[in-house]
Amino acid sequence: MRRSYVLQLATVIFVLAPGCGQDGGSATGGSGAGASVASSGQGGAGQGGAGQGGAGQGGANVGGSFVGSGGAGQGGGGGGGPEVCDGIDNDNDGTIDNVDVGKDGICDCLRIATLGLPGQWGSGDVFATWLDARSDNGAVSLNDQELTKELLDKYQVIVAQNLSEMNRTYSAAEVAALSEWVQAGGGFMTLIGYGDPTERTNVNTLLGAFTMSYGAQQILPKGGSSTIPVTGWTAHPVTSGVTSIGVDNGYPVEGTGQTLATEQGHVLLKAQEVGSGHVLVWGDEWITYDSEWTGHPEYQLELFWLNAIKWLTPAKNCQVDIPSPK
Ligand SMILES: [Ca+2]
Ligand SMILES: [Ca+2]
Ligand SMILES: [Ca+2]
Repeated sequence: MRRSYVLQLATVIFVLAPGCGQDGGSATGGSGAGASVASSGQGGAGQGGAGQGGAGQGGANVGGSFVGSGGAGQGGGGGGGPEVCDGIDNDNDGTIDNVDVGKDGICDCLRIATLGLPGQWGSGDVFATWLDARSDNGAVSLNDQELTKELLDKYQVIVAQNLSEMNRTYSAAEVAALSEWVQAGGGFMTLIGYGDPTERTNVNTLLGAFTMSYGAQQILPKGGSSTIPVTGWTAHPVTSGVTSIGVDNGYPVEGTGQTLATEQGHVLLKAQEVGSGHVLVWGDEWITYDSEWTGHPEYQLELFWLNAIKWLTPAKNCQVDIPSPK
């Protein structure tokens, strides 16, 4: 039979390959993925393993059967299994790791991190309890760690909080690493409003990579006990269903990008697509406080976060449906 001949040939090639084979080595990864699909198409064994098992062995020039059988031999092979958080599209629906068991709108596999420190003006922190309850990993606090490709590549979404407490400024190499990470598909969001205008130094250094910044004028201080509602919204995936969200003592968003929210002539939100990635700049930090979630039924704050995180998450990765507002 032709298949077994190919298998034998493959085995020979595989046996001969180690040590010399540049063919097998270089083309391996791609053929592993293809093989996984082919093998499931033939109804071959269960799930998962093909991408890993087959890929390791460099069967590029012998096509799918070698890689598929390699996977099956490990007890895996093929696709069509339930989606799990492993960087593979296990259920072959075109999206990697799209798991949301609680149907809460936050991908359970989401890899999100924060820079800087959470704000202190309100109570509670969206990146603590709320996010923790909706994803397996929660949010990782990177605070003032050096931004390198190695560090950034662990995450899909990064949100900059208060960067004014750092005892250093970001280097050109760090700005370049962030820029390249966004270009490659990362989602970067910034917040502001934690302190006096000098707090803009570090965040504006990072935003400079995208020709965006915060202006120096503090805007929209709250009059009484309530934040000022932002009511001018432009249709966009991030603003879908959002008509009002509060701010207090923010800074205007300037530079490149589509303006998505304004109030009293001030720009509060800009969005920009950069390469395969996304940048979202919000002119305040009160959206991170629980008090804004619990005390303002007129704000669509949870929906805003769900929209924002989904838009920031790379396409074809960890994209899950946002539930309808209750
Ligand atoms: Ca999938
Ligand atoms: Ca997966
Ligand atoms: Ca979830």
